Amino acid sequence: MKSLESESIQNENTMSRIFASSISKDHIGQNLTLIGWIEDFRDMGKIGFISVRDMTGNFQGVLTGELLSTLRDVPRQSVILVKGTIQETKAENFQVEVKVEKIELLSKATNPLPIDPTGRVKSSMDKRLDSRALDLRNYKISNIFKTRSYVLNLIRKFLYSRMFVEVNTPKIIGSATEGGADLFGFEYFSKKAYLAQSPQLYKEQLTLGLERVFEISSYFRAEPSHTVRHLSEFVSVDLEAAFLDYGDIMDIVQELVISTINDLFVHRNKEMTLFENKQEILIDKIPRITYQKCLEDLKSLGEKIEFGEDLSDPALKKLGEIYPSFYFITDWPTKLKPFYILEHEKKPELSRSFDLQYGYLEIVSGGTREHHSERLRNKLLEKGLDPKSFSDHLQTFEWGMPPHSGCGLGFDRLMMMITNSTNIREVVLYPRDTERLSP
Ligand code: AMO
Repeated sequence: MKSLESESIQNENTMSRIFASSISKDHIGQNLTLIGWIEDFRDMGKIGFISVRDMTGNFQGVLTGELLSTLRDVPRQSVILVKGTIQETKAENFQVEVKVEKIELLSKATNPLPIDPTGRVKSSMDKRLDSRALDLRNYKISNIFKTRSYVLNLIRKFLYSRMFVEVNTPKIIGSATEGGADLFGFEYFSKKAYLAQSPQLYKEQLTLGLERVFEISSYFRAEPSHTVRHLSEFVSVDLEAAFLDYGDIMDIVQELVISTINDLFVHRNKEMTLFENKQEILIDKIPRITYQKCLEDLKSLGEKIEFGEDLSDPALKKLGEIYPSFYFITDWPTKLKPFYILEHEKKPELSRSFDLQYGYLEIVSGGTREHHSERLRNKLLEKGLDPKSFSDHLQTFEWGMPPHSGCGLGFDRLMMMITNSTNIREVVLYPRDTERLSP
């Protein structure tokens, strides 16, 4: 039997291939080259049909004679280059089909594969994550990551339009300063170093020279929590802006979130339907509910939380029932917030802070910052932190530090909302958690 194996892809001009979604009735009679992965092969004896997927979709090829018998030995998900003439089809799912005249096997897949990439045979999430590269051959899964890339671009464009400058701050840091979360420490030449939990201190310092900055990057937290919304490595969109208050940052976050979701329903409606996301936002304002009001709402539902206590998971789930879409929780007790958050002047027990929630899921956290060096030093002491470990940071507050505010948006969590996923691992290519360190 004649081998289909290609000696060299250089023989064919693969750049001149046409994508599956581009072929139409306009191409009937033309001889074209297509490339893709064999998804399906129906062998009817004298005639065979292949469904081949590329990054844009599937095309159908019709085979007879020697080509048909040769293809019987080629496992599904192998990569083939097809040359043939475009013709009318009786198939319901295709506008046209390719009458195959030549096939070149570019890469043979093993048989059986560890998971069924068409998704017809269901695999556990762990098995899928173990074979993530193959999992992406399922178009429902690859659409999550194409949408993720699209949303990153929207966010960048939005922030540029609001005069934010994109920055990159170090992820290897010399002291475990910010507090609040456990950090991963490691040997750094002869010193001890840590992986950054957020760009908090750097982004605040940068308002001094750049006024408005943002950073999109991975951050690392050694949290032992094993939940569907926490990872040890996650992506955050961090903003920081001089001369803005937490109310202004909420306005920016509101516009960013609403314009992003609305854009998705206009420009990626097919994907949103695929994700079964029905959260069409027509509102132009996200409700702002104080922490105090949340306590009252919870009390009316029989959930008693004392002022100063954090909102537990069950409490957030109950709030999510009252406010199933987006809402801000504002003015948290000062004692629940990190040292850099400013309190209300007349009510120091309350802070100028907010979280953006989507139902029970916290997506953004932010606030107005303390920008007086002396008061910041005192705040550190109040929180049991040593101002000496913050000397580099504190000195920048004596160089004309502007009043400033900012926030961190958990990008993976926003993608959970957009793709209607209940587990953060669905929207992260290679998630890292307490158990998973590979692939
Ligand atoms: P915070 O710690 O609340 O605030 O983090 C900001 C947002 O990041 C997301 N997030 C996570 N996502 C996945 N896995 C995790 N382990 C995880 N931890 C946090 C959440 C959260 O709302 N420096 C402040 C932000 C600021 O004030 O500017 C900070 O890091 O969506």
